Amino acid sequence: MTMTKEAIQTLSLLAVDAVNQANSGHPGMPMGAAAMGYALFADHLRFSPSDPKWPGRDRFILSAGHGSMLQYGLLHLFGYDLTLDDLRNFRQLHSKTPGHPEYGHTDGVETTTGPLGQGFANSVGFAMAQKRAEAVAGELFRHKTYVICSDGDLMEGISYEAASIAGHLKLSNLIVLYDSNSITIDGGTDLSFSESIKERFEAQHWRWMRIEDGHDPQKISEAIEEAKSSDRPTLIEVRTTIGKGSAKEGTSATHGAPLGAEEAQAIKDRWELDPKETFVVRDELREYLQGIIDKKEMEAAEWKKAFHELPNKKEIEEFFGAELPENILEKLLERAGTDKATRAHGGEMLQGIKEYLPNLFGGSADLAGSNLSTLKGEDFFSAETPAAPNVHYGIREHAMAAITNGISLYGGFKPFAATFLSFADYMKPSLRLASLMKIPLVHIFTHDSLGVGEDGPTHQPIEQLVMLRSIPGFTLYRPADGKETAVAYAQAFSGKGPAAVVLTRQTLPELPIDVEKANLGGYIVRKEKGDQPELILMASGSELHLALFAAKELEEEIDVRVVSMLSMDVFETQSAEYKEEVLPQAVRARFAIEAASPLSWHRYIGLDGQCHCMDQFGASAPGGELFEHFGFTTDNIIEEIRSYMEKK
Ligand SMILES: Cc1ncc(C[n+]2csc(CCOP(=O)(O)OP(=O)(O)O)c2C)c(N)n1
Ligand SMILES: [Mg+2]
Repeated sequence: MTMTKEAIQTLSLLAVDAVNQANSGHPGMPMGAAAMGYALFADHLRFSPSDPKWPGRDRFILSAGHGSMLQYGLLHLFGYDLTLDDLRNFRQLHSKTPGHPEYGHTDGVETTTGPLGQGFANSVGFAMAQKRAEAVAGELFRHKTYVICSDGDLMEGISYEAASIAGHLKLSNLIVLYDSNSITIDGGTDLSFSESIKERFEAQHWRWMRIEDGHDPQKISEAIEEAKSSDRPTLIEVRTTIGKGSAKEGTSATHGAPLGAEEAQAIKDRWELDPKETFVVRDELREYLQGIIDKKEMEAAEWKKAFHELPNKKEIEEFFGAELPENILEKLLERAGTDKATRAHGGEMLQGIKEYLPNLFGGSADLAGSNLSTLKGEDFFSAETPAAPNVHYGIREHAMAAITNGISLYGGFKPFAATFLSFADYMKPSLRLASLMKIPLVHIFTHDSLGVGEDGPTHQPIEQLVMLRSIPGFTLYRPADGKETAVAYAQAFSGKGPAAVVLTRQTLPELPIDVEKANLGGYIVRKEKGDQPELILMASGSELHLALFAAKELEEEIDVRVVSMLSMDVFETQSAEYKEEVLPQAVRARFAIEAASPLSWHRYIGLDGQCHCMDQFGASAPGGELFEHFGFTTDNIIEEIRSYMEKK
């Protein structure tokens, strides 16, 4: 038996054994795709197991994340820090081998996958980042992004969006191996998936290739070689049999359940393998693979030497390592201006950020003029202008969010994306993954409330703030004026995780903001006169001025403290003492104003508090009229506060 064949069988059996051991997992995909995984890793993928983050590496994304044991098997065989014991611990608490590949848990895992379609779309971000890196830093950064995806990945809508922009941008460095096995969980793809993949991808300006025997590593390797010199992204449809080698091969029964010890043994018998233990990697195979690994390590070492000798090495490192300076807030405040829409302040802040971050990379989903998210004086990223930082994402919010994740994961860039807040719903799965991965990126969501006006309730966000605030690790800012917008941008673009800045369409007045306090997320904007307030009035963004006006008018009747919640997420990270200082437990009279769902506020107003929020959809009318109609006026707020205080 050849070493190649042995390696492929070993990969298959490691998956069978690990899934049996865990009594949970997906053996079918790794068995069917073992040959393509091996051909890719052995013959093409450039990587350095001793330095998994080597910047010159090719990126590999297993979009069909349920086939995680294929990736773990490959990483183990190819010398990454992943032992046989790690494989034995598949799917166990704190193991390096979680159920689906998780970024940050396992060396060599470039992105978290599992929700189908996401990895495929991330890969477009990786490929865009590579193209720009090469344009900026030269041919040492000419590398590839490889993907293995499944039927499910290509059924998901996000793959249409992502493939469409990848083809448009001529991302020739993107090579996708499609594990085409005509099987999903519920049965054959004839149940629900019958379009021509060839015609679909060709129509999206991809190159399409097909391999009839997807278990022939030689054929796969040749196709990959050919794809490398394509002038477009390439999809190689690799026809495979799910669960290849099992008695149940070719059926969905192999997709997501252990095959069992008996069947594992039967496979080994069929393949005439000896010994008959589990988790076997023969020494001869290890030695053979070590030869391949050594060559890869040598290539990486040569790359590093060449990089070290580059005359512009320092500039390249500065470009990719650019961070905001300590005094960024001071700098941004110079741009804070007076009465403007916060989206206009945001546009200004972005230009201010750009002065320090040449590695910004982002754009809008066809709303650049409304989001004010274009980096002025800069070009738009395209096949002809690959060094440019602005991106025209087209109307593809979901792919935009997943691509933004990919750009962040590639490293060295500061990605951002922009659209209307109501369309954040289209992006949720990718926002959630960004948070799970704890990757830095910024979303700019404008048109954040009823203030949208005439476009009506479809475009007026209600529940989106709650949704974004509920994602663990995601930081949301809703600034009330220019100064708060400066704070939000300074923090969001220097943050270590994903953040969003939510901005108004409509003009807001300048407020008496103390930026030092605003940095704490939630803070006292207007202090009571006495030792203790009679009422705490809370608001964020466009409702903060209402709170301040109301407090002023009520001055003689009620001693009011006004608290701004620029960011509940940032406020929550403050000490218990500070939180008590801002929201003393003894003060139970609390009132919150926000032109959005009240759900976010209950933890702050408590059982005795009251909100003036939106627990219904808006309507189509001029924004100012809507604020009046839905009671977001100083007069109405004062009335409600009076009756609230009387009832208490
Ligand atoms: C967004 C999303 N929906 C549903 C699932 C659950 N799921 C996991 S694999 C799969 C489909 C399996 O078919 P395919 O993608 O062809 O993989 P194969 O069985 O061929 O390995 C589904 C529905 C998921 N992981 N992600
Ligand atoms: Mg399938």
